[in-house]
Amino acid sequence: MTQAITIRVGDITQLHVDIIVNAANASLMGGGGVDGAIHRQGGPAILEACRKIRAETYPEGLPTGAAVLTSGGNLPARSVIHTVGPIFHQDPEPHKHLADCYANALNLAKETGGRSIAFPGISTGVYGFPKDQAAVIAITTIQNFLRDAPGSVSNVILCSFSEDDALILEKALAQSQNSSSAPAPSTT
Ligand code: AR6
Repeated sequence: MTQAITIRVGDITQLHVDIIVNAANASLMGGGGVDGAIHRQGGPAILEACRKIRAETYPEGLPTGAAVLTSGGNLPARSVIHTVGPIFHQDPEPHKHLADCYANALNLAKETGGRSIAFPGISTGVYGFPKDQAAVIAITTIQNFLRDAPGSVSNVILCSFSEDDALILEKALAQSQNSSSAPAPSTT
């Protein structure tokens, strides 16, 4: 199966993919940024599903790095995976927790038979994660997943809201491809 990481510029809520990922907060009750856009475009079905998840599974809120799935409501995407990124300057292990967001979302996509999944730059808005570091973590985690456990997932989109953010991702992707195709360092 051909697998690909694609970088796109635009509004993630407009993408016709199986799953879009939401950079939510622990409450799952919506907020600003991409979270607000997803709830606005997706309509009340998403909030209703989030309330149910809170009541039945996560009464204390969704832990950082965890991921849950709801319908996409009125969105073109069939489903939304909600994950909570680390707040960069408060989280004791922001790099690990950001990688957990990508890995847990991808595993959930696999479990639910998703083929195409689009991510925003989790934590790179109000949660303050440096965008260059976040790009490397996103790409490395996705590449590891596609190598080790892809299942149905064949198309992973990184959706940037701006051209500048897309350039950061493109640079990180190019560097990862260069390093993976570089000859192994000599040990002699
Ligand atoms: N499509 C694609 N990317 C977007 C969109 C969009 N429609 N809107 C924003 N972005 P943020 P966080 C980009 O702040 O840092 C919310 O209030 C944006 O440019 O949405 O994880 C939640 O409720 C940035 O690069 O998420 C939480 O409380 C990226 O999405 C908190 O913000 C993430 O920015 C989560 O903060």
